[in-house]
Amino acid sequence: VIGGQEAVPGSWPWLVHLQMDRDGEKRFDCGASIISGKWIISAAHCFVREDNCMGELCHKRLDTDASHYKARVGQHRNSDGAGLDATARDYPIRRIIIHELYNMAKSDSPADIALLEVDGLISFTSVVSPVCLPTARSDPPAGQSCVVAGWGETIPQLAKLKSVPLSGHSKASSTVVMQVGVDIVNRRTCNSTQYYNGVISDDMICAGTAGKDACQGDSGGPLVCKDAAGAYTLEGVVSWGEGCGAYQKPGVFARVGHFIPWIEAKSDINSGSPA
Ligand code: 4AZ
Repeated sequence: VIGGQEAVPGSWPWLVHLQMDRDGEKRFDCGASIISGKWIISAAHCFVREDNCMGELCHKRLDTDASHYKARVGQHRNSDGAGLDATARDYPIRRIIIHELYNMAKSDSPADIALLEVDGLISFTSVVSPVCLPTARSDPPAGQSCVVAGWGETIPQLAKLKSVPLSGHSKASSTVVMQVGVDIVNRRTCNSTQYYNGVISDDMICAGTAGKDACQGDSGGPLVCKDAAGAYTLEGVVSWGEGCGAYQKPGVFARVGHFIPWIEAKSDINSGSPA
């Protein structure tokens, strides 16, 4: 998170720290969000593994072997280094569902979204609880104030300048959960030549301004906005962006409202919204 502040511990109770076991090396590299006792939502690109690298060129593959991942809930400190918080608990993953339209060859791929089925049921506590899902196909209005939270990079210069989502390789991340208020950027503005020049598809949302953004290591984590009733709703999943906090290059998020029918079809969740 760029331009943010430390969160009050437990204030984003759906926030998950995803552990990936990469060739025996356990690392917490991505965020995710609890949407029910059984289901967690994250970014598809969090499950891309790069190996057999020759210089800059790596072989990419999706690793959806559930035994290579764990979901840590109720955690505030960065799990890498700090270990398990007293309020935290790890859950094994039973199944990973990557969206069929996700294309790992593209750093700005559509459908950068994944569902994780937890093995067992997540126990909810004062610091562990699910986030609301938006109404099917809804879009948060441009200009609405929202929040991104995560353990990602806090210094934009250290992040890759290219729009390459490199989950699994971010070394410099925050030692605690950080949060930043970001504004939703109008879709047309975000697709203008000065911004992303037409690459923002209907299943993406842009949010953030110069100096306020998600960054490497926040991937898969939540973009939440308060709905009319004052409840936080998961409107976005941290996906990609050109750099972090750069002028006219806001963060790009998978638009959760677009994926409600997919989420309902793949899980047993009924978001309660009229289909
Ligand atoms: C990444 O590398 C990444 N500024 C995530 C979010 C953003 C940029 C990069 C948004 O996963």
